[in-house]
Amino acid sequence: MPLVFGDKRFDAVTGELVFDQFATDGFLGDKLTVNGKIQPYMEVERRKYRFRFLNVGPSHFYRFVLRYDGSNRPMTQITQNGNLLEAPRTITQTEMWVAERNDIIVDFSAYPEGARLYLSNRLKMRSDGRGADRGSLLNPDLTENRLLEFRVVGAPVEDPSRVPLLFRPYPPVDLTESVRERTWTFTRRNGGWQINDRFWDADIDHAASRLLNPVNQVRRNTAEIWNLVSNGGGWEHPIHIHFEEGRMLRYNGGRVPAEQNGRLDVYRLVGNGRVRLFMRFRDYPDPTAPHFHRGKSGRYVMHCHNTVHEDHAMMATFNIVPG
Ligand SMILES: [Cu+2]
Repeated sequence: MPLVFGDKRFDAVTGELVFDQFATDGFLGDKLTVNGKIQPYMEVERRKYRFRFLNVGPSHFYRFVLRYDGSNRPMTQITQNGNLLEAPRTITQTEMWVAERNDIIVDFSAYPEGARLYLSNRLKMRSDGRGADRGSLLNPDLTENRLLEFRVVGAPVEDPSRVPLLFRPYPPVDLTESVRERTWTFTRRNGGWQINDRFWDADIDHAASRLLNPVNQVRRNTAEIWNLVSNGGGWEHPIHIHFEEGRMLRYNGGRVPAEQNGRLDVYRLVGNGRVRLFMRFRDYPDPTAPHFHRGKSGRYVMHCHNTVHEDHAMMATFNIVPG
């Protein structure tokens, strides 16, 4: 069951969706929706369900908890950013930034008929759009913080599904494969957003003529260390790198938190934060292959997935070229 989380704002008079083109910091809704409905409910049988959570933003992050009878209840996380974990993780909360995807299994067989559980949000967002307010947590039992209500119906049902104890281990990271270290800095300038001191320009940065642009060129079948660096201001950026997934080596100079240890394509960058990644570039549409348009081959983007930051130019193109 896909669960798509997005916050919306409606015009009080017309009831139409509202968006502020001139708010470059971020856009927060005053209504929380799941699969396009404001705080809906779902009837569930007394068995396991596999939910695929997706946070579509545009700027809102969440810390989800499953509430029943005044306490957090266990959930089983099996994927992060769409990739299976090495082993299922029993969790009582999970934070998700924009564009993150987690598969979460909830076993409703433990609850009686008529039970009502709530998927609630505990993460408070700063009203200025910079990111989350890390100083306090929301009360998950207030109606305003309940995103989705589960209504348990019926007698127990047969559920032959099993959660495996293990999935596949990740390939080991071999740092000697790295041929280059590269740093991407994420900054704010004149109300817009830059990567490495540049606003993205599709006509320049993504032009076919830039395919061999040596600035952001990576070689196929090599690995690199990428540092994503934020220069502060309290801004939080979910950085999404297209095409290849990476492994996080360090998070803000320290160990990678368990919650972010996985095969990732969204990396959480907090104010003054930095993440260090191991990236491998194994493939790309071959420019010599006849079934691809040569001029469009090998160009990929990375961008902030606070979609408002992205739309105000926090994006960069990198080109994968033959090794
Ligand atoms: Cu951002």
